[in-house]
Amino acid sequence: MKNILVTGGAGFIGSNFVKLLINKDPGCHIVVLDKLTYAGNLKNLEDVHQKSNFKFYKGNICNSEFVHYIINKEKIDTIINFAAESHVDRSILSSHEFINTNVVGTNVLLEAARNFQLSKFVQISTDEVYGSLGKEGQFSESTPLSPNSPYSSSKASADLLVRAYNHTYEVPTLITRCSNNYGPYQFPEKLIPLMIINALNNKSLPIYGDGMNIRDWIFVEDHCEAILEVATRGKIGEVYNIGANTEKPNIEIVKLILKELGKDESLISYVKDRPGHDRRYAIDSSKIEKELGWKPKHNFENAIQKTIEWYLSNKKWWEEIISGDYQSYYKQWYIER
Ligand code: NAD
Ligand code: TDX
Repeated sequence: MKNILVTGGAGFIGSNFVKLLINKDPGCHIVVLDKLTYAGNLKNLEDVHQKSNFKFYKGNICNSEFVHYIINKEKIDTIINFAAESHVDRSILSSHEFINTNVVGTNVLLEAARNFQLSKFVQISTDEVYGSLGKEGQFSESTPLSPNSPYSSSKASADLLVRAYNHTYEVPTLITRCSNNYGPYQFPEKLIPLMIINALNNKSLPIYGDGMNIRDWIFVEDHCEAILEVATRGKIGEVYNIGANTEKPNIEIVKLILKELGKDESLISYVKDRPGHDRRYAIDSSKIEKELGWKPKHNFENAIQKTIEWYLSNKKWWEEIISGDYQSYYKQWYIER
């Protein structure tokens, strides 16, 4: 792994990953390809922009000519694909871009990996491809794919394409499936940043349904370290689940955020549920722990505090976001729905 194409590197997890990689492996050459959709932000990469081993291209992973041009020019040997439409609620409003980027775009990258005989292709997937759990159990790598939202079905489709390219063309692929991330630079449409920002602005905190849906949380830096382990030492053709054994009902997280910010629980507002809302996710990450020796380093209590502090000290970053197109999305999803 020397010349690495990180697609979606201006988003939340991708930008955290680029920063980790540049610190851990200063000898590698990192090339980011990102369309800069509403979720992509060059400010997320400010710390690395001036580094000589970093290069940014604005573009679409669906554009095969451009992808081929970059691979040739930058002598790419590895693709790590973070690029995606990533928000479940937006996929419910309209699925078109989810199919384009998440399915067609992944296919374009796989074709490029095949044609250029790249040495590795890492697909960043999600635990949502497994569907929803009842009260008991956890997702393992052999849990059947059973996605429920347009978002998760587009990600599952991509995973199946990755599997097929490995099986049919022997493209050296790896897939990671991680649980819910939180941390710096997360776009404020997702639960944790949305609740922090609304609380800071004394706006109501919209909880879907009864607030008892459960997600399994991991700090983004732990996820990024796991991806690096998989990319460097994972067994080709394999899938690795990633998680930190931190199941929490949504309401508990929202109450914790209010407490940390010294705000009143009267800000909580129960709103119309997300259609098809998955009840519970929980991920078994024993395979990556046993095979690659990875373990999360952060516990939820400390890392959520670190996250809240980041949003408190980076007001300018999120104020610019929420003053733009975000307003019309917010109105469409939370007020007019
Ligand atoms: P994000 O929405 O913050 O970032 C996505 C990035 O991809 C953005 O920079 C965007 O501009 C870029 N992008 C979108 N379409 C593109 C296209 N056609 N061509 C090039 N770039 C494009 O998402 P995230 O939360 O950082 O998620 C990154 C990846 O991790 C996604 O594949 C997501 O499915 C997966 N994932 C996310 C989570 C989570 O909790 N956020 C958990 C597990 C897996
Ligand atoms: O306003 C809200 N109110 C609310 O109750 C929002 C935005 C969310 N929720 C609930 C829905 C979920 O049960 O909070 C939980 C988390 O919601 P999201 O932050 O939208 O995440 P989720 O739907 O679980 O998906 C996330 O994790 C897996 C990421 O967005 C995906 O990209 C990733 O694959």
